[in-house]
Amino acid sequence: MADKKKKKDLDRNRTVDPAALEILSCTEGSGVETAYDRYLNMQPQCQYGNSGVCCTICIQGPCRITKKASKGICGAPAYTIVARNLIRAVLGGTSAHSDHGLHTTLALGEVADGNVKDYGIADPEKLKRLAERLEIVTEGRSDREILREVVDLALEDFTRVNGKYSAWLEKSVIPQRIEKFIECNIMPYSIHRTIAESMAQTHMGMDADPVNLVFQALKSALCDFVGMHIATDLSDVLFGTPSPSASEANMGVLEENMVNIALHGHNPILSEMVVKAAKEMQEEAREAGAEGIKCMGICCTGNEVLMRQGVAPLTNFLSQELAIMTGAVDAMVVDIQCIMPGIQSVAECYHTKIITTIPNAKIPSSYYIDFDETRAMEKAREIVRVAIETFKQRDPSKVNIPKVKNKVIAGFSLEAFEELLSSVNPDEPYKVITDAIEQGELEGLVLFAGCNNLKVPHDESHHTIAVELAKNNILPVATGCAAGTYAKLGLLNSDAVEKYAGEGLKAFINRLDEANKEKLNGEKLPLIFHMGSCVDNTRAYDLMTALARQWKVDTPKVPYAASAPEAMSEKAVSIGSWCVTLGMPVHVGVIPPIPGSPLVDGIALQIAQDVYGGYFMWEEDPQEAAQKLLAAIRERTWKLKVHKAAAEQYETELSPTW
Ligand code: NFS
Ligand code: SF4
Repeated sequence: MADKKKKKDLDRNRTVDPAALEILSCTEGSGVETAYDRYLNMQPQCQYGNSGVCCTICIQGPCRITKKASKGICGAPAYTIVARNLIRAVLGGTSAHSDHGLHTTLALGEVADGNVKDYGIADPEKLKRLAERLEIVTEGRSDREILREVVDLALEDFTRVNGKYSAWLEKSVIPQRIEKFIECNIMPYSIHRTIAESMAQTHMGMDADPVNLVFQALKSALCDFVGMHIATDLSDVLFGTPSPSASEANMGVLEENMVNIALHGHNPILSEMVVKAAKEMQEEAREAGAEGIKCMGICCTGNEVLMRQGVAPLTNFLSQELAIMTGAVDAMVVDIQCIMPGIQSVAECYHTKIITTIPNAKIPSSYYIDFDETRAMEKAREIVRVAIETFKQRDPSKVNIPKVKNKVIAGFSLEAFEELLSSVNPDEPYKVITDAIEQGELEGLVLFAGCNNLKVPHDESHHTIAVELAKNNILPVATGCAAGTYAKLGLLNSDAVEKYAGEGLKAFINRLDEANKEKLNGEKLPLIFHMGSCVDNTRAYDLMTALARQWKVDTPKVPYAASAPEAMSEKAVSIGSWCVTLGMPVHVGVIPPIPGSPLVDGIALQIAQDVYGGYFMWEEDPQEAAQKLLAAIRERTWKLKVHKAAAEQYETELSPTW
């Protein structure tokens, strides 16, 4: 065991992505350093930090809990230290997502007021549906009037200090959940108030009670849900609600004779414009000797433009530096989040320009273009022009594009999903899923989400768990870099259905295929349904809500779990926490810094279930993880059936417990 662990840690080629593997092997010894090398240099990593018992909240610290020192200098025991660190991680995620959401909200405010020329309301139908959900009057009002009120309500959800609870939360989840949150005193007024109150609560010498701290972490995580949901809803209004379309993924999408622009980050406000500018500027690229311009995506901004524009995903988080090492990326345009600072030094070994664009996400030595919504197209053209100029400096001797790419069908917003289901059952679309579960055709659903993390081999856990669950008739949906893995490795197409789906899942997908022949324009549905970027985890949760409504139960009764097999970022911590609070079993494949306090660990793994219905499962081994997820789903399906049968037999209400 020790040997196996040691060997795993020493292997630089920690990936199952054949394109990433090829680049790593070709560049071994070249002196270009990537995360794969730095991970090895970092070993062994500090076990105090790893288990969560290191406190740096005040500068008497760092204090760490050891056999000799059972408390920090101030007297804080392990449970206080771990719980405080946990909240602060959640707050990092909540702040990142909600700042993204706020950016989108402010841009839409400018649209409502007619102050920007390059953006508009791309999806007025979504705007109406959204307004209706928020109980905003739409009758007899112009789109811009409706939008103004939606934006104002969103702004209140960011800044309100008391009085009313968060509207987005209240109107997006089922009432039983809201009652639960009020009862547990974790229902937030607004994002900014909650962030400030949580930072105050975790200051040195404030809250020492682990349960109180963990509940505040969950309240903060609910604000993460609000910020993400606002980002998703308003991006749909601004750029359109995604629907299925075909594309390709992995390094093989790079074109040897074209200007290649990699769009990396999270916020579609920039990437949508660059895609548009690139389409218009093909001629300019031809004048520079290229055959044209091709845009491709990395991380979640890549998911955003894949979902709406069919832009090909180039790679996911961990292999972002490797994309540059193909020698064929002319510009990597980045906005916010998950951008490794390491890309700049890699780019300096090639001709690639790293273009940073956002005031709070700069990288020293990168090329900075100050993106500004009021001059969006002008700025996007400037970015594309830099890429065209850089293309001229490309060194053909350094170009090495792995010939790996796979077909992808993506774009499954909840609306798109509902439409597919409606072709089978127009009156009660979600009954198509609930019936399939009740009849045993499907076992349930799993959302695959989250990042890559070098503590486990790149993409391996994502792939292994998804394939195992698909074999066992779990309907898989995916977002973020998990979806990036599936795109690259060929699981987002119909060949994968043939190859991996269990009989029940195959029958279910075939039935949807049959009923939607015309809508799918000759395409067939994939094995895994790509629901979007990380902020679009809210779409995946809304699917859980829709199933709960169909069954008329609270969400913890729905056989639907989440898995973040390679979780890495603070955003993953906050998403996992709201998934639990909103009633999901959540598997995490990299153990977060919590087990240092058995008490806090116990809350995450067990007590959370008693209170909220959701709970965490830590499991690094992907085969074991698949079995645990399957067991969690089966337990729910079994209980639901028993409760339904009892309710029918005794003509009572369905038991509200889980
Ligand atoms: Ni999610 Fe997307 Fe990827 Fe993880 Fe980063 S890109 S927001 S945080 S690494 S999935
Ligand atoms: Fe140490 Fe307490 Fe300061 Fe943390 S808050 S660093 S435990 S003295």
